[in-house]
Amino acid sequence: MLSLLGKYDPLKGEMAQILDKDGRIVNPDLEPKLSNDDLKTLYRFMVLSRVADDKALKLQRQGRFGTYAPVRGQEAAEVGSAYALPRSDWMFPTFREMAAMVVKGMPLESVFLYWMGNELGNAAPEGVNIFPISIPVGTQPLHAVGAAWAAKIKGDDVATLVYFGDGGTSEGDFHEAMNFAGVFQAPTVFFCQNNQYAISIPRARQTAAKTLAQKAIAYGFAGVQVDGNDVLAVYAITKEAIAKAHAGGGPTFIEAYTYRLSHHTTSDDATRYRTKEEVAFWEERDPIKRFQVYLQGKGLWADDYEKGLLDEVTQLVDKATDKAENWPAPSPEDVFKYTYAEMPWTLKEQLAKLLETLG
Ligand SMILES: Cc1ncc(C[n+]2csc(CCOP(=O)(O)OP(=O)(O)O)c2C)c(N)n1
Repeated sequence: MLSLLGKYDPLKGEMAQILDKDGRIVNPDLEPKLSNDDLKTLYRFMVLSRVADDKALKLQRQGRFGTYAPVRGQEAAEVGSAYALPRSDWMFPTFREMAAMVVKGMPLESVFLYWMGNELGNAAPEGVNIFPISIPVGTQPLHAVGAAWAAKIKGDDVATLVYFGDGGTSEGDFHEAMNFAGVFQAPTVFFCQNNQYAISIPRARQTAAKTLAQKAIAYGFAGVQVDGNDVLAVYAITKEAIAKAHAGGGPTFIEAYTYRLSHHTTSDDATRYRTKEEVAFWEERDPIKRFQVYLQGKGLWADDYEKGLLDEVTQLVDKATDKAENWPAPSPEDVFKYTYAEMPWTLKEQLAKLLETLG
């Protein structure tokens, strides 16, 4: 087993890849054994993410979303990793994980609701094991390690997968989480989406280390770099890291080497700090195009299939928009309700005052 995790040396900048940028298989031995249905499902989730992302940007520009952090370019990293996570395991997302969350079972309307400014969008349905989106950068690895360690102590067969960006690795919390996970062999997969930027700060300003994956070495566990635009490689590596966690093998750090093709959020203008040439270089490495070519080679993709798929996911995205926009308005009491099991008297007083003021 564990062939992939030890195979690539992060200190040498080696990176796991199965599909190259043109969709050719460069590592047939590593190709995961996925059924045709699984392959098409992976593709569908990636296309759904792209369509939902485009819609979200338009909705924000029309004033129907508060803000939004686009996934564009990172679909393979998100879909491949989330697809490898068993239902009973827990996911800890940041603000950029719309695609991963949907794969895990979060309804798209909930993610949209969240970006429309309604915190109830963070409430995952029963059985969908997703923590609320973390806006503070780098805090959620601690939660993921804590949950994994708790599960281990209780003897529950549960692993956790935590997402964060290259910028997140500069936060103290990240290092504390990595250290704790190594010492206590917590069943956690650290999944870093190295999309090359933390807003306008390029990756080179986050660390002098050659790779982010090599940081795991100092904490005593495996770190591996994977081509984050290759959904098959991401899936294969994550699956192995999760299996290792379940087998008592402790944590793994995965650095998915990818690129944010869009702005950091709708409040950002990426053209101010990136060149057209750089973006064009990465457009050629688009994770969706690459996988489409692979599927076509297997006889699983054709123009009419694409058209049908686009129609289906566009309808789904439109329905999610409708549902989110017609969600019952939150009541002012909701602001007070969810921090304490028992509302303390100070909050009760404030709530009474608010209700009195609102009449
Ligand atoms: C603790 C903290 N500091 C600063 C911010 C402001 N902020 C929001 S996103 C971001 C950059 C995050 O970059 P990265 O971790 O690489 O993730 P990406 O946004 O590229 O997915 C910053 C500095 C924040 N939300 N939280």
